Amino acid sequence: MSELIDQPITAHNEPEDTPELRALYDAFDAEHLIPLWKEIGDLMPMAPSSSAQPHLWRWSTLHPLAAKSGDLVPVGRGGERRAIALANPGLSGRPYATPTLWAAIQYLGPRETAPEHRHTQNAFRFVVEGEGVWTVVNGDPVAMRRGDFLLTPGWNFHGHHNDTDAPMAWIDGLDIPFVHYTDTAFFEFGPDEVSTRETPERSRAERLWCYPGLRPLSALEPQHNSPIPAYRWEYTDRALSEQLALEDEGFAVTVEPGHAAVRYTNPTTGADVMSTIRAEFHRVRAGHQTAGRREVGSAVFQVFNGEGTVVLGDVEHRVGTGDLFVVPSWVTLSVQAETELDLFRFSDTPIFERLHQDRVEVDRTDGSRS
Ligand code: 1HN
Repeated sequence: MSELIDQPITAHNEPEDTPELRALYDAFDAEHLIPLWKEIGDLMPMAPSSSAQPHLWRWSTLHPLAAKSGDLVPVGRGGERRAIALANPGLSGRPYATPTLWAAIQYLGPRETAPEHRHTQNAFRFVVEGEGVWTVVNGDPVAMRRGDFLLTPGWNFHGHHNDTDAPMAWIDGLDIPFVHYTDTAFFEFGPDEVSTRETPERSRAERLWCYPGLRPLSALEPQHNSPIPAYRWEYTDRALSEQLALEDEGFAVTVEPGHAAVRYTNPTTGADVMSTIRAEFHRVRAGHQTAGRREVGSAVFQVFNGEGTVVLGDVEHRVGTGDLFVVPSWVTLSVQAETELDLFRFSDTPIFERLHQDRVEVDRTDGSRS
């Protein structure tokens, strides 16, 4: 496959450079026309060649800058959130981690609140450290703690409040660039204050939905977004450690030897949590290296715990807890765990699966691809 992709395009029909031809091209320019024969290489690459770059942001850099923003920049109506976006160096200074995905570190100081609003963009939070903030989704307060994955699907009102004397930071993921390019964004302000300052252990939606394999008979219809507002670390951790324990007992339940993984899913359909965003959690045993893998669509990873090396295309990065990195479309990723390595991953794959544009290649141990 790659031999074919690497073949250069040879020009067959180069027209003769004459004054008439130049006049034709000037007329194209003047009339906002572009001939295909000058652009085809870029419009129809042999394989995806993203302008987004593989890039790494270190938590040890991000967190102090977010904390400094906490000192200097108030949070409130207008700016809406104290969120600092990862801007991919290949994406022309836009606040986009990938062509489709927004990723940011958000910071809320002691007793602060972030006002309510709603938008058509799908959003989630993932917590790598700390606790004490409740995100209020449609009036339902949802506690945020280390390792939790929290959903705010499109068009749900949401605000946040910090109920403690300590600041808290987390990451936000949204489909903002996708919604921007497709001109499908709507936004509405809600109350300037969060609608409740309650701080329950469990939200109402968790009390209704969070029992494995059990659904309320009042809600048997499929819903396109997951009704679960928080996927708690206790269960993610247990699911992964049990996969590895079962592997130790001789059962082939992992994605590859030494690599346990789960996908967060919508319990009403079994599909992804939201229509545009896939989220997964991966645990790689100490000393193991994952097979190189590339897929159509882009992904962002956050190291949740541990240390290792990620190989992104032909560049290696050492990574540790909290570090974030971007994997653009069709760039090969392999992960080498030095200690046991826990990785949170999100991607835009559901979009491309729906459109039947999805493709994956995994390196086999004999060096070939499948
Ligand atoms: C938003 O509503 C949140 O609710 C985070 O925490 C980041 C970035 C752009 C627009 C809205 C949040 C956002 C956002």
